[in-house]
Amino acid sequence: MALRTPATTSQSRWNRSTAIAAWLLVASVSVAGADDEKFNYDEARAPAYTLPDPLKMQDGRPVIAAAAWRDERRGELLRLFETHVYGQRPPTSQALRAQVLETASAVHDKATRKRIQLSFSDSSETYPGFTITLFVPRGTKGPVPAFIGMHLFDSKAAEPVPGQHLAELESENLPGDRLMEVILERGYAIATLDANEFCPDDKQKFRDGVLSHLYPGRKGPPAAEEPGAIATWAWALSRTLDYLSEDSDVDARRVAVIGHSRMGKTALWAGAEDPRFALVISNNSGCGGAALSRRDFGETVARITRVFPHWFCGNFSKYAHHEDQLPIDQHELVALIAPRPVYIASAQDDGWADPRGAFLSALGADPVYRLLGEKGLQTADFPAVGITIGQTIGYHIRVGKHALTDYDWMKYLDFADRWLRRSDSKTSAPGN
Ligand code: GTR
Repeated sequence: MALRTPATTSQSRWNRSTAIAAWLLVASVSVAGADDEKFNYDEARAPAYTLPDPLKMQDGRPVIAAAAWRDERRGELLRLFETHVYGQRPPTSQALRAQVLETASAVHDKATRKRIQLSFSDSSETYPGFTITLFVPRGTKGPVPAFIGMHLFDSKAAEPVPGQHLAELESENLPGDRLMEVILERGYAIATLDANEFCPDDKQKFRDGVLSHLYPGRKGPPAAEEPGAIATWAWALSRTLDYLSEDSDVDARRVAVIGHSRMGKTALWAGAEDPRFALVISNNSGCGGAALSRRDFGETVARITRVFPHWFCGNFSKYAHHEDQLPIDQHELVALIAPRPVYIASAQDDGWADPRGAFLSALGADPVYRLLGEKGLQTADFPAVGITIGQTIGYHIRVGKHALTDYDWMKYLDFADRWLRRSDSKTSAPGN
């Protein structure tokens, strides 16, 4: 399924409700899919499983000191995720050129909107990358913290409307420009990108953008360890951070990467790979995101790799129906973000994304946070709907459906206030 461009909010809403209706038909009961897959929504039928221990090296050695995590285990886990789930990080050796295409007043004069074109050069060619749309709150002194993500708001509109995934907002939510105002009033800049501009969300066309320059001549779905779309989108988020490091309006040490659904998977992988992201937010990211692969509830590795073969590296599909053979599970993706703050959120009617599986992932990462001296999740109990838990690992499950709502945003703003208002950010240079 390709990402739709956010033509108008009402159009997107219509598309969304049609999609929800179709999805509910398929997903509300345990039914046979196209290739006889069955999806489980019954907690009592989710079989037992054993998670790999994030604090045990592949060779069996226990990780008992923070230094061993930093120096050995973190790198080992990153390589395992590259090899088995997302693919290797695309090269970062290109020279990056940023050209400010436009600077304008926007969002009822609450923001300065900049459109920045990034292009890349390597030894043989120069090629276009993508456009960043950056909204900076007006009247603030000095560089501000920022949220960056894919399709957060319509990157082309003067008065921004929610993008692809935010178009799923319920009627009680604010219109996009009002939500944007609230975020700006709280002192945050927002940078948003359009994934389709550089790596189309389409299994036939995903190579048409930057990948045709990064891996010239390659065809077909991603090879065994080759990056898929999620790794490419995450790479672009890191390149955006490269740009923000040079933009004096933004404090690049206080940048949160945020995403919903497939872009929530992307935000987690971007945050895991790039330790410069000071905070990571995963909204309803589901299978291949925060939800545990071994837990049989909602979407499965078999289904996601069949329908979206371009998202992951080729190896991931080998674990369809054999999730127990994965050398890692998604709690270790969350652990890769430690000791930096991470917030994971679910929605009650979003069984497809397995809310409890996302919570258990946060819980599974907790020992790593505690080893690194952080308070982590602070409980082992799945919270009631509408309750926010955690200190360095935040989690909530709210009422309602699969969407990034105002409710979610208000929780994220509070969490960001807790962590990004401080001067002692936990970020570090890439490679650490
Ligand atoms: C669904 C997919 C999910 C989620 C979602 C989205 O079709 O099965 O994993 O990523 O799309 O991104 O909207």
